[in-house]
Amino acid sequence: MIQLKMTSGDSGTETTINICCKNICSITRVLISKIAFVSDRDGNGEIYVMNADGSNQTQLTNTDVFVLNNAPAWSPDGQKIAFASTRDGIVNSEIYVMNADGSNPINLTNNSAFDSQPAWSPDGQKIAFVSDRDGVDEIYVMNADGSSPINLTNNSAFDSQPSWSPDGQRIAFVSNRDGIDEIYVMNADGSNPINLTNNSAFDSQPAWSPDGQKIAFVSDRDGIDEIYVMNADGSNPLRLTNNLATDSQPTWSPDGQKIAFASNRDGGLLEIYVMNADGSNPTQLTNTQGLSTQPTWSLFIRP
Ligand SMILES: [Ca+2]
Ligand SMILES: [Ca+2]
Ligand SMILES: [Ca+2]
Ligand SMILES: [Ca+2]
Repeated sequence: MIQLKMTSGDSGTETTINICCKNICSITRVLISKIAFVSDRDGNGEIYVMNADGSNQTQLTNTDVFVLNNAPAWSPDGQKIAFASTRDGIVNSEIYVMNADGSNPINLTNNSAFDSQPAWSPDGQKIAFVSDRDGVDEIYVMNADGSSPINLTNNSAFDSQPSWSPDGQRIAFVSNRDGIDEIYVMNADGSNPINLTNNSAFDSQPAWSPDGQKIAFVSDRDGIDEIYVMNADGSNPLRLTNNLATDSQPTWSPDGQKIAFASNRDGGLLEIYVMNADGSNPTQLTNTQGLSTQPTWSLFIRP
């Protein structure tokens, strides 16, 4: 049998063609993606990466014990990871970009304000983030090299947790402008914000599905934090988790079939789980000393 492996840097797929007796007997195509996350298993919050089945957990940042590295965000091509770090001062979080193997971290924000929660635009050109540089948490967008930051949510409310739509036209986010945390969607230039979760519960942590049709989020509307999914216009919210533990921080697999999340359902600290996108078959991926949190699924990794 002759085995041909073909990799595509543009699609992030690896195709294996098995040829026996001049006939192709099988073709398998694998989308290569990974999950970045945060763990304090070595004493402080560091960025890690693992395969989507939980294997090969690898530490990418390694800073002093008082430093918090968090909020990993993949570039769309899987080559880089943006993240927030307090390595330049405990009350001065900055946004950094490093290569996906942890090398060459570069400070993109470089100011005395608290800069956090980076989110890469689907075309890779921009990074949305949160900063209090103008007095209160606002969502900004800057070029991916850190230049030209623009305030998209210029009002007295707290605005945070940006999540791009896959077409790059809109940004879902969280704001307390109507009294408590709700999920909004605005155009990518900050115009036309719409409240999608207009009820008395706290709704947060929006994550846009890869096909653009749905938004996963967290709500306490049934008494405790659970993961829900709704249509991107806010209609038809469905609960995916249902237990007395905290379930939070949903992130979609690149094919939209699965959702990774953080939960303390095993009775300890937060660990990372994955479930089918309908909530079935939750499976634990991390189980170490300390907590593991903020899972972020890459769109793909270039083979
Ligand atoms: Ca800063
Ligand atoms: Ca605001
Ligand atoms: Ca609400
Ligand atoms: Ca729960």
